Amino acid sequence: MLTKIINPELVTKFKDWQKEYKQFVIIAHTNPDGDAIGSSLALYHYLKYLRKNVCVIMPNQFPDFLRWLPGADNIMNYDYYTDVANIKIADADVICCLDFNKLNRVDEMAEKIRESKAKKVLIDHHLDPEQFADIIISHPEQSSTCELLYRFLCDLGYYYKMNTIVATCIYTGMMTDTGGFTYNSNNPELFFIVSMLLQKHVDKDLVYRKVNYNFSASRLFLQGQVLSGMEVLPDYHTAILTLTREQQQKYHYSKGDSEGFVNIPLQIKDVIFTCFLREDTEKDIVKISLRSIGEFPCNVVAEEFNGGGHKNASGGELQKTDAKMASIRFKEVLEKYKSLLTECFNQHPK
Ligand SMILES: [Mn+2]
Repeated sequence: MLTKIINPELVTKFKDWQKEYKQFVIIAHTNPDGDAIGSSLALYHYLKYLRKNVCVIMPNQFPDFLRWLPGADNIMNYDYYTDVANIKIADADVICCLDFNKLNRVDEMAEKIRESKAKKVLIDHHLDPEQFADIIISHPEQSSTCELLYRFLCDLGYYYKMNTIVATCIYTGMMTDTGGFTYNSNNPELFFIVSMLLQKHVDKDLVYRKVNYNFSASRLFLQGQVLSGMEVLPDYHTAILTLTREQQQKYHYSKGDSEGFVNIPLQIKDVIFTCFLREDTEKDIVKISLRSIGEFPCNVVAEEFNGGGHKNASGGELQKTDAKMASIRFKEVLEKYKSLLTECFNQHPK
């Protein structure tokens, strides 16, 4: 049995909205990932089943490896269809906000959401939710928004009617947000939910292949290039990857092609902290992604680069520089964390 974690009053309130309202809009964060798209589409199919008018709007384009998800063709890209999307947002009865904690995570859409008279519900698993919604279902202890949404849909009495399509969308988000159940995934209830989704005939092996075996050849060449330039700093238990504009051009870089590169050096024995520096193609900045294993707080380092995030995953940026200079700057900052890195490594060696 699943523990009831969602406040029943909020479930009842949403049930009332279901009865009363017809026009629903679903949104998720900029640069939507598997959890954002999976949860949005699962909720989309649920509301369709309730015969609602539903529109899913994303702030910008979502990655190609999620295009196979049922309903993905109906997602509206706010970047392209700004005017239509603004009308949908203004006319909505209910706006469902998924997988983000603060309205600035939806960029230009934020003001329109704020201005809209629609009722708003937030369903999310990030810390410190902004209090902009009428219903806030925020559970940072949950592995993914999809897991939380599964629980919510069950609380709404939907499990019996849930079909393979909805179960597949939910499973995809749970899988991607836990790196294929390799982190944030020690809660036994997570696997109870997976089991319940498999009973709905999710083909989890297929989902894995659709998501992970879907790269272009150029992405793999790019990956080879980036890895061959890897710098490992054994005394700091750290590895650094860089990607220049020139390399991006040479390998026909398209958005998302370097997704996940930052995690690769964590495969090295004794490395617990990785940094990926990518020269941005649009702005004169170098994007910094940081990942760690165990107690080392990436987000504290990210703050030194105008950024932030979670303990084990965060990011920032450096203005007016190139990858080479950014790497030098990063190593200067790293010096301050040498003893902490050693301490964290000694406490929890891999
Ligand atoms: Mn998520």
